[in-house]
Amino acid sequence: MTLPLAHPALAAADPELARLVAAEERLQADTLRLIPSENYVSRAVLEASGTVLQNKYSEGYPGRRYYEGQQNIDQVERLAAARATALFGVDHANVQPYSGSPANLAVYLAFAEPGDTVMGMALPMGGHLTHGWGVSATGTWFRGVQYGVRQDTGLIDLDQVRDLALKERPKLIFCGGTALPRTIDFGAFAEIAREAGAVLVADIAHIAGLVAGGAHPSPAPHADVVSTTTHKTLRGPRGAMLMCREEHAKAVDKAVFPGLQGGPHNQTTAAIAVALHEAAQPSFRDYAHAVVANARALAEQLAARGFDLVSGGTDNHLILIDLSGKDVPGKTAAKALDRAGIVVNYNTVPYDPRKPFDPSGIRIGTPSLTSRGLGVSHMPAVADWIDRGVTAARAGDEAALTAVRAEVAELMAAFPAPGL
Ligand code: DSN
Repeated sequence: MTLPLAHPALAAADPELARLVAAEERLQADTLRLIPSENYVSRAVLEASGTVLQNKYSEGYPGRRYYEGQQNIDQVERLAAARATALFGVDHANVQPYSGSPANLAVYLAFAEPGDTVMGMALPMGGHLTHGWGVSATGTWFRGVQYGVRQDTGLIDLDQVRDLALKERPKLIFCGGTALPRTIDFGAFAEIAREAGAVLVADIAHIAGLVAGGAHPSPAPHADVVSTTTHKTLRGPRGAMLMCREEHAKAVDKAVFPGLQGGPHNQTTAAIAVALHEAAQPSFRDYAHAVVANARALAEQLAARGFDLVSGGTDNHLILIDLSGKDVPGKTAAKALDRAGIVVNYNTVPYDPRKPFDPSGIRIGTPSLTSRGLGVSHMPAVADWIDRGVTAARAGDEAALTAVRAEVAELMAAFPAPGL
């Protein structure tokens, strides 16, 4: 394989590793990437995350560091934080969390004591590990109580959330998750948190780009703390942010550093700043709305082909498909689709009778394909490929998967991937 000119020093110093990077670039270019938490960052974000900012230690915060030589780093971090507060309409932003899980752990550190009760959505219902689920530190160091969705509608039952919150009186209530295809009613959650005397944490990791682009309501007026990763719909580097009202700023900052982390990853902070700048442009609003339009169109096309969609469809970037009726386990389907050049992840569906490592569903989303420029008119083809892939998975028809792979690669070649 020809080594990419983009990484000449890497190719010279470590050809083995360079080959792997080149292969990954090829894979990301040729395939239809439907994992809803993934995206393509711009070349500018990619460049910012590979700079000499990597070489600097900066424990502390701008103007209050434990290391000298922060003339530029302080400005980088201030810029990123200012862009975050402006974009999301919040008082304060901490841009240092290494990723979403440490960001959420910092929230526990700021507002709860080990053993306290915390509340979040159950992982198999679409929540996140760090919302108090048992196998996570957040569910073993804290007493996690969990809400879910209704079996008949696939929607969050806010009456159940309220009853549980008033009964259990948690210190923290998390809303948001990883497999929620519907709009989150932040106002309703805030009312419940107020009644229960809890701190409301809106985890918008999945939908941050939609919020920034005005394609999903903002949690800013409602939540005490907003937690987000920066690499999903927001289209930034792998990192995270905690945003909050001024009254919580000190507690949040103290929890991130020195509570939980050491030196921030300055190259990531810089790339977050770039991504936030990009997300503040009018074209990003178009992107966010296009992500949702594509997801809705794809959901309609899949439903028309007999796919069972959790909650009946989607309001955002994500579609959760229950394959029980198609007689194919989620993992079998996901692996077959991967061989067909369509990258998804297998996922539990609410009330799944199967185990998490071999569940009934697959989870798909439109952030990446929208970044490549695919639009609503392409969604019938995408739905067809998924349909053919799932049918081939059931039949064990490798030739059909190979045929889909060729068609996928042909279309993707016409839509160059940003950043590659
Ligand atoms: N792993 C992320 C996702 O795929 O949704 C959540 O942390």
